[in-house]
Amino acid sequence: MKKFKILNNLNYTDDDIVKVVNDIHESGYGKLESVLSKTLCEDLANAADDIEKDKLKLIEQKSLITKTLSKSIKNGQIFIRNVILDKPELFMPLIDLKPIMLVLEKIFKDIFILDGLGISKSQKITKRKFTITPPHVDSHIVSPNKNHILDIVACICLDDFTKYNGATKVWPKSHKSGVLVHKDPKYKNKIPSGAIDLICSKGDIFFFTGQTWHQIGENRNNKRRWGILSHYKRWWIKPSMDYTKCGKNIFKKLNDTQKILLGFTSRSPSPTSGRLKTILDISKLSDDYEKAITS
Ligand SMILES: O=C(O)CCC(=O)C(=O)O
Ligand SMILES: [Fe+2]
Repeated sequence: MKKFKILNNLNYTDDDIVKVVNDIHESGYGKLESVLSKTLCEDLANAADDIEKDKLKLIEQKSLITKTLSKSIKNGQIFIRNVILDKPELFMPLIDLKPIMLVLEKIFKDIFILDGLGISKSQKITKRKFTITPPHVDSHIVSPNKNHILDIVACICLDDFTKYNGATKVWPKSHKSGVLVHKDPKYKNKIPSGAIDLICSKGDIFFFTGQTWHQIGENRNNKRRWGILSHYKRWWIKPSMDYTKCGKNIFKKLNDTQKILLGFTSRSPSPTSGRLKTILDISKLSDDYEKAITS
């Protein structure tokens, strides 16, 4: 069985990686420019459009129950989870993209997993009663200490992100504030000042820490704005999606890094297993899917 293809021809240098890691520590966010080719981004964005059409049709026919998507649409965002399972050939090679791995290794200095991956698009709000998702953090707790970053979000920009089509907003240095902005009564009906728009070109990848305040920007010109949002966490945090349920056909095509990211080597042992530790060395993981998820 052939593995998922590896994406080569990525544009970045070791210095770029060092700089973006420093920026993330210093400001709570950072950006790598022109990493993926424009044609690859266009292909992925068109595939995202197709997935969106399919899902919306299924929602209309009431044959798809997806609270995440239906809820997000109302708030000026199309957010579709699990595209790595819907179209694995296209999206799986992106979870372990080399420059993203290099950045995360330097920040976590520990094993990390994929918490969740979704495609996200800012959508013009047509109904008055809906409002854009407020500023928030993606982490569950604040962890302002540089060595205690629990999670990182990486966004691969498939379209240009501009001031007018809903570029993501971040609050520089908010990662050190110790405040969960969406839970703080001070910001209940008040947008904090100091946000900047993450203006990007298609092919750029930006990162922010899980505790950095951020918000999807409002799409005012109706121009498409797809991003692939991948959320990575330290291995001992329960991920929001159990990707070990991906099935044997996908499992067989994963490389070792992808297996680690999808949680196959950080499953708690089954009661019948003789295993003591939660972390399993990748060399000990069975190639047989059933064994891999029951040991
Ligand atoms: O797509 C974006 O700009 C950000 C979306 C976001 O913050 C989220 O889905 O948690
Ligand atoms: Fe978020």
